[in-house]
Amino acid sequence: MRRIRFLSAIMAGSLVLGGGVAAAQSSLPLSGSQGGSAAPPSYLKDEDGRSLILRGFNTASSSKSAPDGMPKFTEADLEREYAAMGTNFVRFLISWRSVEPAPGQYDQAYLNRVEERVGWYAERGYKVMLDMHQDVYSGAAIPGGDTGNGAGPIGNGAPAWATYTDGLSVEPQDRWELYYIQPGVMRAFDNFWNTTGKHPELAEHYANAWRAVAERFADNDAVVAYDLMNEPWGGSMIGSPFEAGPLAALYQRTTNTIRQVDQDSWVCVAPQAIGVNQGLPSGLTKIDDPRAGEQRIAYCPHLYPLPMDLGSAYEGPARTLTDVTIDAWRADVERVSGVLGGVPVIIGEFGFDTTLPGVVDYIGRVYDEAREMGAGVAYWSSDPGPWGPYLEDGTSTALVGTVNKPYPRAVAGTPVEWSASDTNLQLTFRPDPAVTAPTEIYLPQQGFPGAVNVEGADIVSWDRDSRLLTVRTVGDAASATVKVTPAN
Ligand code: IDC
Repeated sequence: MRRIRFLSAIMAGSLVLGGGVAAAQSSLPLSGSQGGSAAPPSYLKDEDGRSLILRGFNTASSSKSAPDGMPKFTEADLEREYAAMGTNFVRFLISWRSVEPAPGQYDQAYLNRVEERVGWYAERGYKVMLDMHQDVYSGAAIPGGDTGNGAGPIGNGAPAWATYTDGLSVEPQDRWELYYIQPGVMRAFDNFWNTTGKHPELAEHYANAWRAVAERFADNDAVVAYDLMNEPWGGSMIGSPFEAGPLAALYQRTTNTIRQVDQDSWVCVAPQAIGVNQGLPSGLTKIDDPRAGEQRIAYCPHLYPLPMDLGSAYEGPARTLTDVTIDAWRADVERVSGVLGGVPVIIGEFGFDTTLPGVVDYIGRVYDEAREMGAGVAYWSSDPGPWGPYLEDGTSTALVGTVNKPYPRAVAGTPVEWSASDTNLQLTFRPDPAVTAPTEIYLPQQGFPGAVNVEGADIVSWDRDSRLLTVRTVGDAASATVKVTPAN
């Protein structure tokens, strides 16, 4: 029953979008590995000009409804995460309700708390993407939403003062996603997008709330990206008309507003979530970045193949359907990255129940796709539980070993390709003569317990505590290949 209802919600999306995964595969220009015509991936850069390969978590769902807006995630939790997996990235959840609790008033104490946590990450060399999170618009759209109905908090994001359901109903649902098609929630979105014509002020508030955030973090080197809106939903406007219309308009306005105070952070845009997360094509159109110099827009889609989202194991027919979905999803992500101007890609969310069969294969496959695509990854999520790296009692799940693999974190040039196993890393890149900082590579303890062998570059440093190797290529070759193996 549950599944059928959720499927019909998805199918409603796919009908409007024009026929689903099969249509996506047959009608779109293929790119990347399949078509061979796509431009090589581009990357976010750090303050030294190095290309960033970002690997980390969403932190955390627990912040969504917390009164202070903070995740249940301590500095010690971050220590544990780094020691166990060597991550360098976080998609850190923030919310409009916390930034702008009353119209035009920005809560600097809240931003202090965010900044404190950003500091924990900065001290450990992480990069941060701030994610203005929402699920089903707002806790205020759902009766009892902030406390939930026993299934955890439902609804988060917009402040109560920006939530106009116009008295339409919101009935209790078995799955949180189903609230998206409740009349009151649909109307709250319609009012936000001003397709009702009644609330032109809300988009302006949203853009200005982002400016308040960007003002705070503009000079913070750890904060590299702003994910403008988690999982956009157009209410009664679905698919391309929404994505090319009110969604692109909000992204453009918010980008322009952020650029009043911050020239350098990447602005990340995402497609309509429902349907596109499951492999359907997106109709998102180009956003112009008003900053001087190269554009700093990134594309941050999510990946939730339907069988995985509904709790299937990665085996049998569900695995086949998931594989087909990932192929279609990747082709479309690469296409949209091109539409946006050849922008970097960050997988803002993907996740899986780590207790199900096939988990290691599924997660491994997604990281492989990300590697080939040059995409960053933020796994959903670091919250304790079967989807996360740790259960409530602190026991590690299968995720820890799957994530803890060698990877180049920051490359002094443009990566062309790289691959890694437990005891080997190989990276080919085009060195950028303007970059003086070395290339930085993470090597887990298990495969690299002692000295390392490096071919194709000189070792600058090898710190066995932080597990970070830095290397510098010699000469001025257009292309360099670095190979790293354990020395013993
Ligand atoms: C989920 C949380 C769950 C919570 C729900 C609603 O895991 O505890 O009840 O949100 O707030 C997304 C969303 C992300 C979801 C996640 C997993 O962006 O907020 O978290 N997911 O369901 N999109 C697809 C999956």
